[in-house]
Amino acid sequence: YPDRLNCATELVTSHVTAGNGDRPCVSSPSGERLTYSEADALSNQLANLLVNEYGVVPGNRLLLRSTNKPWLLVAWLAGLKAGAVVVTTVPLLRPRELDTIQSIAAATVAMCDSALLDGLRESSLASLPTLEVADLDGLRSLVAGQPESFEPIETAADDIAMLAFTSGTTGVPKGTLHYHRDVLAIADTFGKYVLKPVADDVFIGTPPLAFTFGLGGLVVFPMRVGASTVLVEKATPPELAELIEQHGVTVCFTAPTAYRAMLAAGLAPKLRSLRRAVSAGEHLPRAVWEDFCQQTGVRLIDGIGSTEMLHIFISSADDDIRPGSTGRAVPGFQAKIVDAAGQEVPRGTEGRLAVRGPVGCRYLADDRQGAYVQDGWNITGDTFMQDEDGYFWYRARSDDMIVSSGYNIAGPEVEEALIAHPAVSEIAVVGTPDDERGHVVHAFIVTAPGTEPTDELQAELQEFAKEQIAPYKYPRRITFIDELPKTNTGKLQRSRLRQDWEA
Ligand code: 3SK
Repeated sequence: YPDRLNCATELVTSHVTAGNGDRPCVSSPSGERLTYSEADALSNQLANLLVNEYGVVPGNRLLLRSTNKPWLLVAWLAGLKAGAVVVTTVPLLRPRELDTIQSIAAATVAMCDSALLDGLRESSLASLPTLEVADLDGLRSLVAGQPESFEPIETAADDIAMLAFTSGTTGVPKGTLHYHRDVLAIADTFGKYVLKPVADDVFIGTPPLAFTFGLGGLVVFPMRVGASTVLVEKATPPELAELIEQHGVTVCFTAPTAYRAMLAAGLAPKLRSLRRAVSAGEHLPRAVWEDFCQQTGVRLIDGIGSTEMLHIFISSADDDIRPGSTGRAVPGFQAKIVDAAGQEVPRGTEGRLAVRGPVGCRYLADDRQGAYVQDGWNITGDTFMQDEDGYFWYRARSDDMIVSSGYNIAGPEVEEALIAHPAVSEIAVVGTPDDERGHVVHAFIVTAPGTEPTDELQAELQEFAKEQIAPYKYPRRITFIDELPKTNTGKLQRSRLRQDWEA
């Protein structure tokens, strides 16, 4: 990339300059829509407002707070054009969590959706100058009279563009810094070599833009190629399937549970327009991959990424997919499996995943940097095995490995076996303490609608597990629960199940 680079200019203005300004850029189910020219002009007006009326200067942090809506996308572009560091927050955050974020982010200006304003006012963000916006019309009124042209700040390629927060699955938030060039690098690696979108594609998905999985999948990848994106505030799996049909969506980004739920509800016929479907954020069970392929003809693209690495670094598409494997290192990245001392282990051996590439972890003022980046390699906290052909096979988050009577058991492998049982709607498997075995394999199960959680069902599930996987891995304990604990980006919080059980 050139030394001077503004990722927002590359994502929106470049298409206008290339004569494609009339092409659709973003829309919403409520009928809002913007072309690339309109998104460019509106973000210019907002950048002018932020600079001229709110005194935003390069490096200031602009905090954004909204569900996925077109105005949020425009605000994200405007902040970047103005040279601000954009901090997009997950809508579900409570005031106390916003306090923690603000103690790290030190935002100087906020933009907040009207529906989320009360929560913001109960947090330490209350003292910030805040622009309240409900929709595109509201944004247009705010910027009325501002010029439609704006000379973007000449940011350097490695100026900080965004601060993304991860609470991981353990709940202590960390702010990760990403440069302007990083934003383009995810599109020029996973986007270009695995996803391969085209300008006629229509994207949709469920992750919030505050989760970098959503930002990449619903903003950066479509806009890098001049495609369009449908931003949806919240969609249950049946609503998502309906929207895919209505909008002729060709590319979908969501979690494995949503793909599974759409199939279980018999909604595959509504997915006919799909050309690509990306699954990440959680391990994709092989049974779901096969079912999806059989019912829709689409080969799901599995991937693993992290907020620290901004997006996906291991994945495969099309004929390169080995069902059940996460895929190979995305072109531009290197990945290997290491032992606890950081030494590479032979192929076929389980160990910690280490990865490096054009993006990498930069925590803002956090001691955990030294644990994540070792010798220039990012240690992601996942246990994988790499086979002779270079494919990576997921085992577990490193802290989700269960050691029971001396056996190493990967919780997700047990989950994968049991999810194939029709009585299981959702499942999380962890190790809980046991006097005899140290830990035992413990499955927390949400049963399928209409299924009674009985002792007989428990015994049936244990037998079922023994038929699918080595019997020493079967769940000796099963607890039926109403709901699994999840982070506000939808990831399972296995650590909370362990803590609650031990408490
Ligand atoms: O795999 C994930 O959880 C992830 C996190 C951030 C960005 C992208 C992805 C896929």
